[in-house]
Amino acid sequence: MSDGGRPRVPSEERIVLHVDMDCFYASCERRREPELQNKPVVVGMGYEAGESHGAVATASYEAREHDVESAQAISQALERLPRAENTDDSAEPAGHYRPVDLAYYESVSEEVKDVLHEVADTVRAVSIDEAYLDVSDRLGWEGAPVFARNLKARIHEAAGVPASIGVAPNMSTAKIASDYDKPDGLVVVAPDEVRSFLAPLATETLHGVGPVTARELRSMGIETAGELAEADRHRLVERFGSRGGTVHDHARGHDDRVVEPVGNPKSLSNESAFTEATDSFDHIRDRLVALAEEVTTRTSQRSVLYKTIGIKVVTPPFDVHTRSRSLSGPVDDPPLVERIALDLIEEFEGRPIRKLGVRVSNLSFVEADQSSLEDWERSAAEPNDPGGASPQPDGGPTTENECDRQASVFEFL
Ligand code: TTP
Ligand code: MG
Repeated sequence: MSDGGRPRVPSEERIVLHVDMDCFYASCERRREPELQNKPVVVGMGYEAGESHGAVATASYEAREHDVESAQAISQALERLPRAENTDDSAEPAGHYRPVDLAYYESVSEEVKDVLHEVADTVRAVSIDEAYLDVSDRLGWEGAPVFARNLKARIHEAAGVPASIGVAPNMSTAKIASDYDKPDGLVVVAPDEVRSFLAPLATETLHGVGPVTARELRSMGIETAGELAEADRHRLVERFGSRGGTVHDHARGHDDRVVEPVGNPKSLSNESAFTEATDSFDHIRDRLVALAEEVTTRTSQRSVLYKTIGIKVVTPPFDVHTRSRSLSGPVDDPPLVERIALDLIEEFEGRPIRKLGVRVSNLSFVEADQSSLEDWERSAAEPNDPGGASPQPDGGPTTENECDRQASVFEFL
């Protein structure tokens, strides 16, 4: 099949992952308020603490057990699940209501996307908490379950929030699979299982079938994806136009959409958490050097140059500090990354640290024709520009130090 003449990879040869974070906004609130773990949490849009206006953006799975759900009025949610602060009786179920803090959720989302870009070259983020990955070039079907399990663990370790993952030979089935066993789900649908996996599901589960189409399908005697798959294609096209053909394809497990990456990452990074917060500076420096090495291995493999080198330091309970230094020209210079990272960590000596990260940003994805600071200095000081500006990693006039407390400086296109 083709799209505008572009060749498609046959779907049975593709391995597509759909990653969808569990009750995302509520999980973000739990990350910074760990005492909310396992408790009913409701995040409200247009909601203010102690008030009852606004609507539910999301509810944790514990709150969903009390029929609190997205888009419901907060006033209605409060009837089903009273505010925890107002109930003295701890035996009564009660909800912890929090207002939406989008900037914070976006910063967590960026941390998740960092991990996705670490493990796959083809990543398409489709919302704040959802992305498709194509990993066909990295593994075969036999390796897919372990890969997905490791990815879930890695997301949890690096970003502190839980994800559900679906793996399938195409996007529409992968999305259904990620939703199939939420929360903390992992469902792998191998190519020869797609038809039997989809068959018992309600038609509304399929991409492209909304409540109205589902109702019409029901009036035609079609309730499940299996029945839709068996239905006469001409009849569907007659009734729904070209969409009828598309949903017929999806029901049969055919979806030739390709996971198109939205752009190159804005940064490359690696992070690692200590089992327990530590103030052993030797330990911290060793970990930082290992992280720098891992990041520069990737930049060298992908021929990426960077202008900014940074670290991220998380101190208890979950305070994120970022420090970075910008050079005046792009380089790929592993020893320099290590040196700057070690320099930037100095100010944290003596403080307990629970998590560390190294990041390079301001990336250029051109074939590198200079790969070290020395080469850059040579090229910058050409004969017609003998005093040409050169990067000043140690703090010269062209060096910019950024001290930014927000993790949201780590952005992707
Ligand atoms: P979803 O992925 O649809 O929901 P979710 O992550 O909260 O829960 P699930 O475990 O079922 O995936 O949406 C992601 C975030 O988008 C959600 O946390 C809050 C926000 N959102 C709204 O603000 N309003 C809405 O109506 C919905 C559905 C989501
Ligand atoms: Mg979600």
